[in-house]
Amino acid sequence: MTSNLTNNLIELEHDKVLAEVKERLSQGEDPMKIFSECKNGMELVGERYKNKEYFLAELMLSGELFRESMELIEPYLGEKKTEGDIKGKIILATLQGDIHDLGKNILATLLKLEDIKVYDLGVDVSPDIVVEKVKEIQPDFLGFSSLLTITFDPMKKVIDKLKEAGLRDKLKIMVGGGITTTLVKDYIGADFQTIDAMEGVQYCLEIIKARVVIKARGGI
Ligand code: B12
Repeated sequence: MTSNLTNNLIELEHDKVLAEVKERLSQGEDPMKIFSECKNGMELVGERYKNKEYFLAELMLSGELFRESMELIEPYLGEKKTEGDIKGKIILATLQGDIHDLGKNILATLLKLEDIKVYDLGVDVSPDIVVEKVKEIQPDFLGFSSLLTITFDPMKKVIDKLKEAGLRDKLKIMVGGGITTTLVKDYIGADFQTIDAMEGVQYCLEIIKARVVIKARGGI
């Protein structure tokens, strides 16, 4: 059963979607629940596109509507922790050929709320740039957002190049985005895969916590 909000998003009912989001936020409803209903709508828009009921114009309209909804939701997601208390660093990128960025941007927001410093390289990024940035920034994590299958090989190329440079084991690599699976993770050689930004944040926090414990015991 899809919710009213999800249905209105699928039908691209711009004003109804934004009015309901505003209304439910003002009533104190969990912003992640509202977000999740919007995200379901996007998956169903994707289905309609695949079934040739929708075309590129509808994909674009849905993307814009989702972005506007996220602008309303984001201020309700939480308080940013104190500046200067950075728990870790992450590089995010959507690779070569792919310009989808809605999911990546949400992940970036949620990571920042947990005091993880985000270096967002944007979309359509070449593998060489990612490798250069890893060398320069030396992050704890690298996150790929992937919505097109054509990014699988560029992601694998980054990881292979990091291996060649002896940098692969110095960071944890995550991959996410609606079309990814654990098979994609294994193919490219990443450590973790999810289609839920919150799970990605939890993964980072668990790794950071484990490192603190190891350090306290005299390791690394
Ligand atoms: C909106 C949309 C667009 C918009 C994107 C707007 C934007 N600024 O991003 C526009 C109109 C630009 C677009 C264009 C195209 N699109 Co499009 N698009 C979609 C759609 C409907 C929704 C994607 C979305 O934003 N979902 C909402 C977000 C929040 O979900 P998400 O990205 O999965 O992110 C969540 C998690 O996955 C996670 N996450 C995301 N990244 C990461 C990374 C890490 C590290 C972690 C931990 C978590 C994480 O966090 C988010 C929150 O939980 C999907 C359908 C679908 N099922 O996904 C098709 C879809 C992705 N598009 C598709 C296609 C084919 C195209 C086009 C090629 C169409 C065309 N003929 O031109 C172009 C490609 C343009 C390009 N070169 O990139 C196909 C891809 C098929 C494939 N297997 O490769 C899909 C699947 C539709 C379909 N069913 O056919 N698209």
